[in-house]
Amino acid sequence: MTRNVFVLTGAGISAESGLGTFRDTEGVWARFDPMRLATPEGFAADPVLVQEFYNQRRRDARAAAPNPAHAALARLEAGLAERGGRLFLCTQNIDDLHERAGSRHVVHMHGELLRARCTACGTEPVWHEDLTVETACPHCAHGGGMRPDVVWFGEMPKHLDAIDEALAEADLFVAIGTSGAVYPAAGYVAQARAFGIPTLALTLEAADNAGMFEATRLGRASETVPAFVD
Ligand code: BV8
Repeated sequence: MTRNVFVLTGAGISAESGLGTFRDTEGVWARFDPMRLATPEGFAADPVLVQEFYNQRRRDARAAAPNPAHAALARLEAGLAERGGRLFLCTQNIDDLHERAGSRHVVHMHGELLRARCTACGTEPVWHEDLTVETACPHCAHGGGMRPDVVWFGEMPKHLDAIDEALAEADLFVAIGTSGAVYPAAGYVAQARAFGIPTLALTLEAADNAGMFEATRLGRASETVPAFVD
């Protein structure tokens, strides 16, 4: 009986809500190279460009709506809890579509677009508006030190201890809409295999680490995730 499910989501689960994946070459990605801009060095080199990169994504995320895949995971969380089990929902995504679909416990290992972080005092307020290089911290009033509260390449992801503990306790590991290109998230399937946990990938095309999954179901998340959950 599957009681503790570990789900890792990536950009593919939000693709059908209209938010581009990192592999897309249209839209916001055509003008911005995340490998160059989603880094502390990119921010230091051109803070105006990086703030605009995230301002555009924040506006897109706020205009987007959760899709049936997000809703299905919210149902899974409630269903497992009713049976005394648990869904550990770990997302690489920085949008809030899981929360808006009703998921109550979402672990954003790469941070949240709808939070900012003060580089002076560390406070991480909810933030829905544009950020500029002059934005002052609402807590310490330091001017110009507010950045998106996201984890850039080269920065330490969040909640790693909680993630490792949840992986060790899981009965099933499911990766949804992720290319398996970014670590340490891409290594979680190998950890699950090492713990003897069954592994399943739900994705549109085979991921970079596809060979690590015992089962793969190809398709759009808004079809494959409800089919898996219901
Ligand atoms: C770190 C936030 C030190 C910002 C992001 C080994 C171990 C540890 C680190 C590394 C390592 N090797 C290399 C590294 C360094 C680096 C890394 O992984 N580099 C890569 C490029 C090789 N990692 C880091 O820097 C990380 N920090 O390492 O700290 C450390 C050391 C040891 C242990 C711990 C820590 C920090 C990485 C976080 C970077 N920030 N996001 C922002 O969003 O702007 S990463 C960002 O890119 C996303 O968050 C996401 O994680 C990644 C993109 O991946 P996906 O989500 O998978 O999206 P993608 O477009 O690639 O794929 C979409 C998938 O969906 C596809 O499979 C497609 O088929 C599918 N799909 C499309 N449409 C649909 C669909 N599926 C279903 N339905 C659809 N409709």
